[in-house]
Amino acid sequence: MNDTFLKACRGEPTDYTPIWMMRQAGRYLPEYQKVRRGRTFLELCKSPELCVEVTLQPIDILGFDAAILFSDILVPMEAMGLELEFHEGRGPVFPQTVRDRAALDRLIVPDPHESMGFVMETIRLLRKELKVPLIGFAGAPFTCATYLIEGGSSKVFWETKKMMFSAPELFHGLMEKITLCTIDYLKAQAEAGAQALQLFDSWAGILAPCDYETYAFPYVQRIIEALRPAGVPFIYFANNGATLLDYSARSGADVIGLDWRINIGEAIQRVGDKAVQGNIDPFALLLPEDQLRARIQKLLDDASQAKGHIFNLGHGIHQFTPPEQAKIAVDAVHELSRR
Ligand code: 1CP
Repeated sequence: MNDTFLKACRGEPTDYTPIWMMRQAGRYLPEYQKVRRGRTFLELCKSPELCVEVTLQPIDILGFDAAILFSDILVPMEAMGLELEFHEGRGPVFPQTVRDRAALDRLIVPDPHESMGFVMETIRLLRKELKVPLIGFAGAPFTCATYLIEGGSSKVFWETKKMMFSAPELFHGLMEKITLCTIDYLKAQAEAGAQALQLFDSWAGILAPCDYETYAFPYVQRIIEALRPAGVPFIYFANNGATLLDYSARSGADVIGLDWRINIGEAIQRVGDKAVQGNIDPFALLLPEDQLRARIQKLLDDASQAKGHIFNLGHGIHQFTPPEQAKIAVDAVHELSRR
């Protein structure tokens, strides 16, 4: 078992810098497209054998040091009782939004084993196959809430901020329910065999720091605190989060995920005694090989003072990235960081 990733999470010395990529099991791989053809994304998410196959693809093809469970942050939102659809080209859609007390009251806090047993089954099957650690994950409550309130993806988050500022009790009630669901869900993942957990806060960066502190951060802290007894490293990633870094550092997470908008050396100074994960611009994978390698070398140098460094993209790999370019990055990180 290659445990380089887990060592880096714990801040222990490693022979080289481990690398995995956000959204590594997905659309940029022709092998994924083949499995995906003829079924919906959610059907795929609910088929453990196929989830195992697509989780393993990037490990076998590109040589990553960690696998991430194939699922989606919105799967538990469906389990809370909301209809969920994924539309080609448009992404997730919740036909019934949560914008009033009645809709909030209808949401349930599901038993993860009953309603998401397929996820735990995928984890158990994966652990039999994998030679690298498996990362389980969930969306952070604020990020999940935006999808339920907006009814899908958004650019301005009008409905979300309207609820925050004009119906704060309703907003906090929703955050509370999502938090309870997320705690149970992540505990179940760890019990099933997930060896690290990541909380994706993809939309945290749209908040002013003072609003993040009131409306989002307490729920992140609660989740991380509740998962401490599970004994697995916890990664918190707030996208567009340079302005929120001091909160991330106090979130209780062992590893702070960084997007590409901040220099990693500067971030390391600010987060102190924590490992970091990141943070090359996903589009930098399109650079010619020599320039990509130079950029990776620079990032490794900038991160040399980190308590632990897990190389990653600053956000998910873009679906049109040639897999050969991702392979160049994986090999370069392994070679250039070898100690
Ligand atoms: O096949 C397809 O058409 C579906 C594309 C796809 C895939 C491959 C979606 C739809 N989700 C996923 C898998 C996924 N999503 C994983 C597992 C695999 C991996 O990382 O390798 C993970 C961890 C996620 C997490 C996720 N889903 C996030 C957080 C990370 C991030 O990218 O910021 C978010 C915000 C989602 C919601 C989502 N799922 C899919 C779409 C198109 C979206 C919407 C994104 C948006 O609103 O912009």
